[in-house]
Amino acid sequence: MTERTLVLIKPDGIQRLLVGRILARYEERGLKLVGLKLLQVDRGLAERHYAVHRDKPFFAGLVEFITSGPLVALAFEGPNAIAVIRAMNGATRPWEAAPGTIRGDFALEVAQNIVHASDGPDTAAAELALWFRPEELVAYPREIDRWVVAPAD
Ligand code: DAT
Ligand code: MG
Repeated sequence: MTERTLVLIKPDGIQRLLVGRILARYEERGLKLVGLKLLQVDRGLAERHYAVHRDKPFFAGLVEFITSGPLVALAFEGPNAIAVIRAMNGATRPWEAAPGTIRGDFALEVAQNIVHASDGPDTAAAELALWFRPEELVAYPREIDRWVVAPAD
């Protein structure tokens, strides 16, 4: 099923000069980029984004980290995009992330785990609405889609 999902390249990904390499991984997989922006996140947006973790002991540190520098917000579309990107990112705890995943290749610590991605259809819809205005998500055809995506039946 075609899905859309939100990815964040967190401030550690920017500071470590990994934006291009991470973006290339999703692009090369065949996922379609439908939204992209660089922004400095304020506390309000950070707290809304991580609201589900409000009561966790690491919440304050999480908000502090995500607001500590600019990040890149991406929206991708593709068949099973939510699960595909979660798998590409790897396990939350980088020491449990398989080599070949983004976290398994670039991260060591759970707080500095480089990327965020929506974890299901409901969170994807809510997070895309939180980070992008409707007109910032762009629908367009790609010539390569006939080589990447099965025809609709
Ligand atoms: P994911 O980002 O894989 O969806 P999550 O939703 O459980 O993981 O947690 C959100 C983020 O919070 C995670 O990317 C890093 C941070 N985090 C999670 N568990 C943590 C912990 N025990 N200590 C510090 N930060 C943690
Ligand atoms: Mg999560």
